[in-house]
Amino acid sequence: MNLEDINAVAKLLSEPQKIVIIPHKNPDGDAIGSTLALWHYLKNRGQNAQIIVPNDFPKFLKWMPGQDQIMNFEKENSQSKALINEATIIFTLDFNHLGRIAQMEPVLIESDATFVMIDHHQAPADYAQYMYSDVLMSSTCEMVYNFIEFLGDEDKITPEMAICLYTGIMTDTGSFKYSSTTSRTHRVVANLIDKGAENTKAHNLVFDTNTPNRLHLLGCALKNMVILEEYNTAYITLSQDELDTYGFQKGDTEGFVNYGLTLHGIRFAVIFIENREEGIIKISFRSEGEFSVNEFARKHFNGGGHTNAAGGRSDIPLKETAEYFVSLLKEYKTQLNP
Ligand SMILES: [Mn+2]
Repeated sequence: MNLEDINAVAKLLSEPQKIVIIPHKNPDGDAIGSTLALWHYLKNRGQNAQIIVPNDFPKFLKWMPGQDQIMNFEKENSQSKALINEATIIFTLDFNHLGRIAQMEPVLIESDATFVMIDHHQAPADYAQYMYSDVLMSSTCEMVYNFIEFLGDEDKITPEMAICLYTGIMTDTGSFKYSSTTSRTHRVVANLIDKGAENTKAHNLVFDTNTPNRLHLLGCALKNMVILEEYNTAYITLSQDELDTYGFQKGDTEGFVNYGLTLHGIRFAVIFIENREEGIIKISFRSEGEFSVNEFARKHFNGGGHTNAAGGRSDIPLKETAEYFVSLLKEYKTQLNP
């Protein structure tokens, strides 16, 4: 964020505002962690602020301080709309084009509020007056830490804010192992622990909350895994019937895609998950090294994200989607065999 924008935002925040903070649809740890930390910060400054999520978030995040104050646009629709209409500032966190908030998009387009974007995805749209967009950042949580520091308030980070930011950095970096994790990320994390983030607690509450059903579903996913050695690729399919068999709950398939990359030599891992209700196949892509799943998802599966982690979708049935995917790999053979 340039100095001019920081000063402009600082000036706005020096006056009382009506603030709405919005993460992307299907919010993850970084989305919830960053919005909650910013919310605590703004509330502590005496601002009127409300987080509105486009839809519900997974149970393994429902312990974070302040999460019970989050409003759900799907469930509390008229109240959410009223708050957005009255808002003078809208912060959008961990996404960069309004399509990522689905049914909230038309309400935001109507708004006269000043938009502030804080995000680390590629190719930002230009809906925000103030943009803090940096694809080199590990997470939006690291950026919210920086944002608070830019405003000269690093010393105002409370233990509640610290554990929210810690959790988002932890989840978005795969527990500090992805290539976006820098020495600066570790310094931020160290500061957050000093400010009261209970790091072991965050790991336990996020990662050690499996249900027997989820582990059995993981077993099913791993059994379904197809390994294409020729392309250093592994993919998983999960049908709606399989999800039903194991009593699928939102968030249960989180992280399944990463198992492919734990195979020696595999550089590209994908999971295809059937969603009968929406009539689509949801896809997650992960890669190691240079191969850009962001470009792959954009080009072939209506998606996008980061170089090493992206999402997409398909409107054809599960089996056909997987076959189509395999047929695309020939084109990428040299890239996948460096
Ligand atoms: Mn993120």
